[in-house]
Amino acid sequence: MSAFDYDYVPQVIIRDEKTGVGVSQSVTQEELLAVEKREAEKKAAEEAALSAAAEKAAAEAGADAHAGTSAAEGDEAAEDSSEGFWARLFRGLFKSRKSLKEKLAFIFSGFSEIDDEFYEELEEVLISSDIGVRTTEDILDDLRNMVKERHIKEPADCRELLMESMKERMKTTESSYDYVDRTSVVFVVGVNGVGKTTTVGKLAQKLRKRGKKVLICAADTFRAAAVEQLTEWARRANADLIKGAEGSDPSAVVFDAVSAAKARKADVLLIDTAGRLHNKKNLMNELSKMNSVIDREFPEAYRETLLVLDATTGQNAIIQAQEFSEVTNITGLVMTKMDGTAKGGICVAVENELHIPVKYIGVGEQVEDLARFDADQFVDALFAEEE
Ligand SMILES: Nc1nc2c(ncn2[C@@H]2O[C@H](COP(=O)(O)OP(=O)(O)O)[C@@H](O)[C@H]2O)c(=O)[nH]1
Ligand SMILES: [Mg+2]
Repeated sequence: MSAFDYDYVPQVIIRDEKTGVGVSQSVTQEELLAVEKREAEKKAAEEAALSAAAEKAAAEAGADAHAGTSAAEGDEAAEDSSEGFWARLFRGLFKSRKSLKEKLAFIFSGFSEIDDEFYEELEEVLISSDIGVRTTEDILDDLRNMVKERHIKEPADCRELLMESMKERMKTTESSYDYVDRTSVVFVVGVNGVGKTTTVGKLAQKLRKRGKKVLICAADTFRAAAVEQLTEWARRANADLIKGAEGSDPSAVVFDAVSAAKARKADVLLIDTAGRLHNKKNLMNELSKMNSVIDREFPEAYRETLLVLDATTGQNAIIQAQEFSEVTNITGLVMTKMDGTAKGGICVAVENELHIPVKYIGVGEQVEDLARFDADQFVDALFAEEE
């Protein structure tokens, strides 16, 4: 289907502050063509690089080098479990992995039996890896029970048990991504700079790839740059964008977006919000107001509220999550900037303490740098032995 079919012409609705009239304006075909050309060139270059790599690998393996046939298939599969993604996560977690691993190795080899001192050392190591005091206590309680029940005698055997306990704390349920296949409204919240707008952009493209009709709402009317940033993401995802004038009431923009989503039968409405208003109370009030608008105007929509947290802020993420939980029903967490942190343990802490599942993690600024969270892969990456 061409981008110029009615459904996919990007629309921008500009609300006139005085008259309150929303004027819809489509992005020009030239603009769209330019973006598409850029994307096509980028894709071609990536594919060429992929087939070159495949050819090289095939040649090295001594195989007949008629390569380049399978490379183009990478795109769809690349989505949630690409090797590149986990490689980047791996690199990001390298520091925490290394320090956690080294410290654990020291404990596991330094102790000949599982005694109080062993548990104390372990406690210190976990806390220093940003797993947090409370979660560390929970994990150690778990470990003590497992050691007793399974009659474990060797400290080294505790490594597997530790991993098991962490994985258990981070399981997403089967319904975690239900919003994708329903008529839904995804509200994206979080403080300034954590990666909300980027996450909305990445999600929009993921959903479009699955054939969903996406509508994006720029409810961060506080900064003009935020709308520009989102417009670029919307273009890339061929999604419509609803925005208001700078400084206008975010709830009014949400109202417009909900009307547009219903009228255009959008599958998913993604709402990007501001991370800072004049003060915190103001921000929280604004969020409640926007929530009420959606509740009232679109009660039939499936609701998802994602709180975006910057993994590099450590324990501060927990405080942010507590504050947002007080005003809105957070249904999932997005941990961003996992590529730049030595504090991978924060994912375990935040989920364990708030009982809200981590649903996505981000490892970079590109669209492919967001993936559904996988507890098994994550904990394995955290504990992985170096090759
Ligand atoms: N390295 C890295 N940078 C990210 C990630 N997610 C977002 N960013 C960057 O963080 C900065 C703030 O992101 P933005 O989406 O504008 O944050 P917002 O204020 O919450 O909307 C931008 O420079 C993004 O490119 C991530 O997963 N990894
Ligand atoms: Mg933003």
